[in-house]
Amino acid sequence: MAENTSKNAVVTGASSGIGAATVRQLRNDGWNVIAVARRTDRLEALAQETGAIACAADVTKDDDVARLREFATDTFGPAGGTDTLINIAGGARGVDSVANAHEDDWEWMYQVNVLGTLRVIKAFLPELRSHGNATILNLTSTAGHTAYEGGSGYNAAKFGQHALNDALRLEEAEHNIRVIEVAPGMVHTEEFTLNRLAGNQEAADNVYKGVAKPLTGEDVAGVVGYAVGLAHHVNLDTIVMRPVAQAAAHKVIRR
Ligand code: 8X3
Repeated sequence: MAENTSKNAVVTGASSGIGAATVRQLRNDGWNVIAVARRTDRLEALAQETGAIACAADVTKDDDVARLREFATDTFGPAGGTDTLINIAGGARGVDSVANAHEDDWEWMYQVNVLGTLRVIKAFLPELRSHGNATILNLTSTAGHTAYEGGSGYNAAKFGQHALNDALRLEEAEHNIRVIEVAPGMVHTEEFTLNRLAGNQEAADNVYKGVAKPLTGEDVAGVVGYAVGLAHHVNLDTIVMRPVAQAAAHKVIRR
């Protein structure tokens, strides 16, 4: 089987954090990248900096995803132009217990983490199948593998995305599509916890307080770049990565 030589990737969630770091990593590794996010100003700045091609789109909107798919076809060519799809878009809202859960937060998390990922995958699958050596990488979380107090809504969404990932791998192996899950634990990015805690910077800072070295967006991007850069027959199914100081969701060393 021929190796993946075209190196044409679509990366969602590219406006900040792990997504932006992934775009930088892939560009450094010689990939052509379409960077996807809602916020055009951030996307344009990233495109200027890295040479990635910006496409503003919201993965929770059917029309946006259809437009993204057409944009990728125009950019990378039809039927197999895109060979690698990297779904980073996602996020968390709230740390409420089940007893106090807000259904609108749960719905938002299900939309952005599960249905957003599903929508983009469905749109690109025909093209990825045509390619013959394609890769789909989905960013989940350790929250998709172990539940924790205050995590239920995010846990439910990430467990759902993890299940999607596993079913997809079974279904698409016959089309020679490699399906990779990267599941990070504590990653200190500019926005993830701030968004989760409704913009409360002090509360967000406390999450990382005293933790020697939380993962960075660049740490995760390095692993993503490694996984998609391997010979195509090597499928790193599920990569769980945490900082040493976070031995488990419930065991964080703070000094
Ligand atoms: C983020 C990891 O520990 O906040 O995906 O759930 S955690």
